[in-house]
Amino acid sequence: MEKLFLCLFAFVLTQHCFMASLAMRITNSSIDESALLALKASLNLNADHVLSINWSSSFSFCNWIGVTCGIHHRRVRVLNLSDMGLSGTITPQLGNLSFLVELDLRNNSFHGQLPWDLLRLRRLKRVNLSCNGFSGEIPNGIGSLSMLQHLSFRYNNFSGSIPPSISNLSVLQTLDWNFNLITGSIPPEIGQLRRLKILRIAFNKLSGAIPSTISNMSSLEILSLPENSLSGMYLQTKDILKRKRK
Ligand SMILES: *[C@@H]1O[C@H](CO)[C@@H](O)[C@H](O)[C@H]1NC(C)=O
Ligand SMILES: *[C@@H]1O[C@H](CO)[C@@H](O)[C@H](O)[C@H]1NC(C)=O
Ligand SMILES: *[C@@H]1O[C@H](CO)[C@@H](O)[C@H](O)[C@H]1NC(C)=O
Ligand SMILES: *[C@@H]1O[C@H](CO)[C@@H](O)[C@H](O)[C@H]1NC(C)=O
Ligand SMILES: *[C@@H]1O[C@H](CO)[C@@H](O)[C@H](O)[C@H]1NC(C)=O
Ligand SMILES: *[C@@H]1O[C@H](CO)[C@@H](O)[C@H](O)[C@H]1NC(C)=O
Ligand SMILES: *[C@@H]1O[C@H](CO)[C@@H](O)[C@H](O)[C@H]1NC(C)=O
Ligand SMILES: *[C@@H]1O[C@H](CO)[C@@H](O)[C@H](O)[C@H]1NC(C)=O
Ligand SMILES: CC(=O)N[C@H]1CO[C@H](CO)[C@@H](O)[C@@H]1O
Repeated sequence: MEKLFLCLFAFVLTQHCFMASLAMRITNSSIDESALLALKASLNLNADHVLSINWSSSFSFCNWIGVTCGIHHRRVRVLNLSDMGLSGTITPQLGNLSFLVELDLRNNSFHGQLPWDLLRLRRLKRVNLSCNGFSGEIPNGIGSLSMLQHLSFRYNNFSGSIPPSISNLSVLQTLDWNFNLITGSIPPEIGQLRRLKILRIAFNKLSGAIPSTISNMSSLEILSLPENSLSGMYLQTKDILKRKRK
């Protein structure tokens, strides 16, 4: 009798846990759906745009165009809205896509500042915002996105200086910030990016001396710095790269 009671108790408990975890999953994936719908609402979409039609609550958001969910959890893993002719701003709710690994918004007409809320996306590995009209300063908090491998935002209007916290991005391989309005000098901390292969910060408003720490970036294959007001060891840097290629 006691045994039966125990079994029953265990059964009820498991059921309870199952229901609780189910409820949690539903709650969390609805956070993702509302984040995507908030983004949709901020875009200036024509009624015949593919997103107007496809991003409909009648279907699971995991099947929406440009959205890929994880296999084991119904949370957004990839958001790829590249080449979709979108214009509008990025809504703060996007920072609620806590399982986001890849964000690709390249070649659209997004504008305005990126919300700080995006710094909550600690799983991000690949971000491409190239060819848009984004503006605003690069936040120092960027150093907290410590899983970033590729960060491209060429052809935008980002301003401010390169935050020293960039040195925290220890697995970064690509940093492509060509054609923006970035000012200040290149922080010596950049030399700590030992995995960085591509560093493009040409066509900005950088000044000061190129830090000698660049010679410590042992993985560097491409270094693009022209059209700034930099001084110093550019020729030497070229030599370093040449030596590495041999
Ligand atoms: C939305 O787009 C996806 C990907 O192209 C497609 O598989 C799906 O059928 C579309 N859904 C609707 C309702 O059009
Ligand atoms: C996004 O889609 C474009 C076009 O299909 C593709 O070239 C690009 O690699 C995709 N980006 C990511 C991060 O998968
Ligand atoms: C950019 O997106 C537009 C659609 O909005 C497309 O026609 C064009 O080919 C894209 N450009 C590139 C370089 O992919
Ligand atoms: C999503 O993010 C926004 C802004 O960061 C926040 O105000 C909101 O409470 C979050 N949660 C949900 C469920 O949308
Ligand atoms: C980001 O997008 C630009 C513009 O389409 C492209 O040239 C670049 O290779 C992309 N970067 C990465 C790391 O995918
Ligand atoms: C940057 O801003 C200038 C001046 O407002 C504008 O002419 C230019 O088109 C913008 N560039 C991008 C890539 O949005
Ligand atoms: C560096 O990354 C760690 C996590 O790896 C984080 O806790 C810390 O706040 C980051 N520091 C800066 C300056 O961003
Ligand atoms: C390169 O790194 C080594 C080891 O961390 C350090 O001792 C040296 O000062 C660095 N060189 C430059 C130019 O930063
Ligand atoms: C990762 C994540 O967002 N987890 C949340 C899922 O929802 C539950 C209940 O609302 C939260 O407690 C978790 O933090």
